[in-house]
Formats: sequence, structure tokens, C-alpha cells
Amino acid sequence: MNPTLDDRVREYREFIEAYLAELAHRFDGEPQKLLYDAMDYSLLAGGKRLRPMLVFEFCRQCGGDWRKSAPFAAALEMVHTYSLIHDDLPCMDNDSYRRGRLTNHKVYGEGIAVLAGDALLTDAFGVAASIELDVDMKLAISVLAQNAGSFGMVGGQVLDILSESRECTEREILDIQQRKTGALINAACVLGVIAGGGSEQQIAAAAGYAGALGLAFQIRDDMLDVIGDAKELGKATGADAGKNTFVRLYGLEKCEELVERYTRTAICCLDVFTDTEFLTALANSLTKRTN
Ligand code: GRG
Repeated sequence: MNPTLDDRVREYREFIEAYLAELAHRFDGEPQKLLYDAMDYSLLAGGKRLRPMLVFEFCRQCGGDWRKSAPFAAALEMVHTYSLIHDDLPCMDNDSYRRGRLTNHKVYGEGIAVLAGDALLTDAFGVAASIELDVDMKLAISVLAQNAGSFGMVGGQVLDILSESRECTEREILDIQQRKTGALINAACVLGVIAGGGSEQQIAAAAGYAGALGLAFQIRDDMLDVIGDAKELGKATGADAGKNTFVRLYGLEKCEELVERYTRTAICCLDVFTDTEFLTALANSLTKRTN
């Protein structure tokens, strides 16, 4: 990215970190403090904050005050963090490290980790509803619910579990990953447009960008499980060996080509926006990401 774009990434990241940290202290006096500690342990552990950045930038592209879209950005990061906590549980992937630190259940135990995930998911809707913009809230809540729930991310996780013992077809893997990873990226882009008061045409364009970007992002994720560095990733590598990944389906070389191709497709969807430099550079930067 060029220096101006780096500055914007830094600005977005600093803003969402401060916003999440402020949310974290709202209930300091409550007796269920342990639950808040567990939620904050994972929510404030960093991460790329890709989904908040997409909310902010799409809001800005539609002429909105991006800072005011923070409740949507935070809600998405809360849903995303819940999914990571649950995904790491012994009954799911049974992982020990995430975002460079011990997984939630390793520190707080399984019961509290499940509940921390539940609370992050539920509280996310309350945070989203606190937005002080004149938005179509019915549409916004349904976008968040559809992408996070049975039709989206959780549905994708179920399809993944159901296909564990067999080799999936290309269509099946695409479907699983569009739900598991793509759905929240879709929610981020579309909620950004909604926050910015964008048109239906802009919602469709944001969804197109998100669909292709989500696939490029997941293919790169599968590659990093093979070629990445655990320290840089903040989690174990090789965890997906034998699973239905894009690397198993296509091999590393074709995966690299596909990341480039889906990234180009994503960028082509941006025509309806006037200033596409940041979203273009963001998509391009993800093709070579190492964490
Ligand atoms: C209710 C048990 C239960 C599960 C909920 C866990 C779950 C449903 C779905 C799993 C979804 C999942 C973890 C998909 C993987 C998505 C993905 C690529 C995550 C990594 O995202 P990054 O790289 O992470 O943006 P950071 O840490 O940078 O935010």
C-alpha cells in the first residue's frame, strides 16, 4: 500500500481498537466480571480488523460519516471473535493458540469460553442497534443475522462438519467457504453501505466485491496453513491437513492464480464508486498477506 493508504489503515485500526476498548469497560461493576474478562481477552487481542475496515470504507464511499458506523464495525468484530472462540473449542478444531495467545478455553475453561462466545454474539446485536445514524435498521439487523446465522456462517460450519469424512467437490467447497468466511465479509461491506446511506446499486456492488474478496481471502488462508509461519499467524499451521481446503482441491500454484483472479474480480465490482483506491489496494494487499 502507498503511504496515504497505510495512514488510513492505521486510522481505522486505531479507531476500532479504541471503540472496542471503551465497550469493554461498560460493565466493569457487574458481578459476572469473569465473563467480561473472557470476552475482552479475545476481542481485544488484536487481529487484522479487516471487517471493521470494510464497514468504515464502504460507509465513507457512500458519503457517510465513517466514525459513526463504528457500532456496525464493532458488532461484526464481536461476531467474528465469537466464531473464533467457538471454532477453537475441543468439540470443534481444538486449537491452543489464536491471535498470538492461548485460546479462550485454555485460559477460562470450556464453559466460560462457550458463554463468552454466546455473549459476544448476542451483545453484538445490541451494539449494532446503538448506531446513531438514520439507517434502515430492519435491513441492517437482517443482514447481520442472515450472514452470521444458520443461512450464513454457522450454516457453513455445519456443512463443513458434515463433509469431514469425505472429499468435497469444488462446488461444495465454494459453498462452504462462501458461508463460513464470505458471509461476514459480505455483512461488513453491505453494512458499510447501509451506514453510509448508499443505494441499492451500491449494496449490490459491495456484495459483489465481498463475494470475490471472501474467496480470495479464504484461498490465501488455506495457503497460509501450508506455507505460513505459525508465529506470524498467531496460530498453529498444518491444522487443516486432510481437510476439504482449496489447497487440497487445486494445489498451491493454482491457488495463487485463483487468489489473483478473485481479487481482480472483486476490484471490477467497484465501478459504481468514485474513489476506489483504498478498496483496490486493500484487496491487492490481501493477496500477499502473511498473517
Ligand atoms: C456455534 C460452535 C459454533 C460455531 C459457530 C465457529 C463457527 C460457527 C464458524 C467458524 C467460522 C470460522 C472460524 C471461519 C474461518 C474464518 C477465518 C478465515 C477466520 C480468520 O479471520 P482473520 O484472518 O482473523 O480475519 P483475525 O484474527 O485477523 O481477525
